[in-house]
Amino acid sequence: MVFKIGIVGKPNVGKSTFFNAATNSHAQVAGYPFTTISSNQGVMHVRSPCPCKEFDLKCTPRNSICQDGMRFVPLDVIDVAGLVPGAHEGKGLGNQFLDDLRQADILIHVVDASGSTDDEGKPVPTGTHDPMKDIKFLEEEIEYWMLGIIKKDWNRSARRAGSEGVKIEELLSHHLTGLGIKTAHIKQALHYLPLDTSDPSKWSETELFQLTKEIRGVSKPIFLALNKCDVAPDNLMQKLLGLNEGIVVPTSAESEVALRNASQGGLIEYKPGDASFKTLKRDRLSEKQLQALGFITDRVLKKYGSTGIQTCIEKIAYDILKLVVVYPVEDENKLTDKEGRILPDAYLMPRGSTAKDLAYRIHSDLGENFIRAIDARTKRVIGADYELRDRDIIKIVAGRT
Ligand SMILES: Nc1nc2c(ncn2[C@@H]2O[C@H](COP(=O)(O)OP(=O)(O)OP(=O)(O)O)[C@@H](O)[C@H]2O)c(=O)[nH]1
Ligand SMILES: [Mg+2]
Repeated sequence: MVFKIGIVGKPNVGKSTFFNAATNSHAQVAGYPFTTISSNQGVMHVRSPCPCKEFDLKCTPRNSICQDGMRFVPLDVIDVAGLVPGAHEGKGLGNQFLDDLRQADILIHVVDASGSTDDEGKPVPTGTHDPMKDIKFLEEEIEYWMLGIIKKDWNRSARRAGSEGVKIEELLSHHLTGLGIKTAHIKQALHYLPLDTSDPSKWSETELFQLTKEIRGVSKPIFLALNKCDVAPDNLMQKLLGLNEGIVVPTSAESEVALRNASQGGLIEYKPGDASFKTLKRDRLSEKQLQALGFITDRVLKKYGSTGIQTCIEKIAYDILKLVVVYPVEDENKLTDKEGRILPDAYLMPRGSTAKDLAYRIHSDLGENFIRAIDARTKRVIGADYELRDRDIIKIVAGRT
């Protein structure tokens, strides 16, 4: 299974800037609402120490990047249009963009922590809009959208669950499958609620909404990126950081874009996620550029430890989704693929995935004809049910495909 992260938020908060920073892309960015009207798809990377150092090899990555022994492993991301209160009823750019979220397994809510944009994303003086309002409305918009989908055929489903004894989680997951929601998600959500599952037709509107909220929470958890931290007033930032809302990270997407650009231009030495940078060509930097770099150092790097973009992505991958990095190889001795590339691919897999899951991830034929696998570190044969560990290097042995 391939994970996808969705970037959401009201207009003009920096979603596309975050997307550009995370993916090295050039999606359109501007200081007014609804700059993005159709979604941007891209790939961002999480860091993991590459086994090339351990084996004293020079690797030749194909699907990923290796810099000084640090592997940058790809993860899909989608940047959608801004959502405004009432989007589920068609306000702003409406429902069509909520539909882009179907494919997302987890959402990064980019919040304007500087309080300089109103409900619709129009610029207002810094600190005059309460970002807490945005956190609440966005969750609700997504939940009302889901509720709308559940309610479409609810009466019939509820009756069937009551009279025909079909499990409500089966009926609901059938209904919500297009949103990537599975029976297990619904079971988990029901586990937290005191609802009588033998006759769902008796559930009140409020109870159905409570269930929708729980389903949203388990199937599309929301992670907060407190963006524009470079210009956010301290009191607002403190309030937001104190939130008991799961994982919350201060970010400055604009600073990350500037640092990546300066690094690509050979002006500074900087790797995504670093706490500082080294100026390389001082004489080629204009007074304005020097000032901007000074601002980023003082207002972002020294204050928050990094621009937050890489932290955000990695916390999601490792702490929330609990992914592990796995390296499939064709030759378990040389650690190469058929073309002789050393440690060519690195895949992010959910913790608990097996050797057979890895085979399917590489190719469905390989999964169907799986015979056994070999752990390249120990050279031991492992079975289909072997649970993959982080940084495993695995050879899959399959029958004729
Ligand atoms: N100060 C500051 N400004 C930022 C930051 N990130 C983005 N911005 C600015 O915020 C404005 C909006 O950025 P976008 O990335 O276009 O915002 P968006 O959320 O994608 O907007 P829509 O597509 O219209 O929904 C631009 O002027 C950016 O330069 C940041 O970290 N700090
Ligand atoms: Mg945008």
